[in-house]
Amino acid sequence: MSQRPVLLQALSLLPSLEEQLAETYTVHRLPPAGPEREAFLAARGAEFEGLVTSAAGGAGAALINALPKLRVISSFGVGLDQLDVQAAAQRGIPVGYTPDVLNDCVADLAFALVLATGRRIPEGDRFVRVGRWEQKPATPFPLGRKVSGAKLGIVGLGRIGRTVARRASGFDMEVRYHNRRPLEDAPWTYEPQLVELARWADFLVVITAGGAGTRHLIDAKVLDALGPKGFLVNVSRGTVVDEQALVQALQHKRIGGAGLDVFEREPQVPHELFTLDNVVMVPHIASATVQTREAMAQRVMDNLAAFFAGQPLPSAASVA
Ligand code: NAP
Ligand code: 8YV
Repeated sequence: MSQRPVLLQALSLLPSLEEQLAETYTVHRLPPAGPEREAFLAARGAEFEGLVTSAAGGAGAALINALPKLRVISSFGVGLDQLDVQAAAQRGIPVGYTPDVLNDCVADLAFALVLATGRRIPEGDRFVRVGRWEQKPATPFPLGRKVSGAKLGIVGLGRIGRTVARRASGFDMEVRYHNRRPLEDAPWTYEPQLVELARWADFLVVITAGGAGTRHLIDAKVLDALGPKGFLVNVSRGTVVDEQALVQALQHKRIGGAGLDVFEREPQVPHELFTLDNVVMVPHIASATVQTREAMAQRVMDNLAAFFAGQPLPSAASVA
């Protein structure tokens, strides 16, 4: 009987994925960062042919290079900002990831945040729960911003961005987008200047890649261009938005509101946001449905299975 490939699992994963991995491979868990991990890697790093990680956990060059027999990496998630694809490529190690299967859920959550901020849904829920409505207050619940027919700016018209744009047609929204370069096959108007897209938009949805290339793309200038009637939705990475500039813009009502799935230092969130009614926050849940997480898990397994069968990975990341 041939030996089962030996994998290193970098962090906790979906329980059903951990079960599937254990059925097919010999899996060891990487100890948490610190002296125990260093000792483990020094003693056993040469045992592993495969590394399983996630978009959040990633894998830096130090970890990749502490695994001299590593032949494949399979990541749960599409973001590559925490994964050193270049370091892997230098050693000829393919990196599997999970694009496309999460487009729907991330786009759905972007729209949920558009509606939640524009129509003040969590604020309205609080108003009812604490009994304010029953008290018949002199000042009625404030009016929201109409979403149907509004102008939607998309920053990052990639796989998920296009899915967001398609959702917008159901709301009769006009869509424009900003990427580093225009797309030939996209029916939506390209805006080369991000600030101009923000000035034009009623809702600005951010769904670029993360990493150094997009750090603080959304800065005070972009927020001021969006203005007191504009809403920011970020489902990309917290690093894409200058969080301190956003806090100030929300505190001083220099933008209409924000819907945030991601933050610069997750799970830490600036506490100044907790008391503001013009922000809606969720804990990085854009892909977090049973159906999508199972599809992502399946892609993690498919990438590994293809590699160990000598086939190309169904979803292999390329160096940016
Ligand atoms: P994708 O297809 O690679 O799209 C990324 C888009 O970002 C491309 O259109 C790219 O266009 C644009 N972009 C990159 N750098 C840019 C820059 N400096 N300025 C403007 N646009 C830039 O990726 P995807 O599958 O749609 O995923 C996008 C990101 O969403 C992921 O990388 C991940 O970080 C995030 N995500 C978050 C969640 C969540 O749970 N919140 C879930 C899944 C994904 P150009 O190359 O033409 O500039
Ligand atoms: C992941 C994500 O669920 O795919 C990504 O890039 O951000 C989410 O879908 C999350 O990061 C788990 O690692």
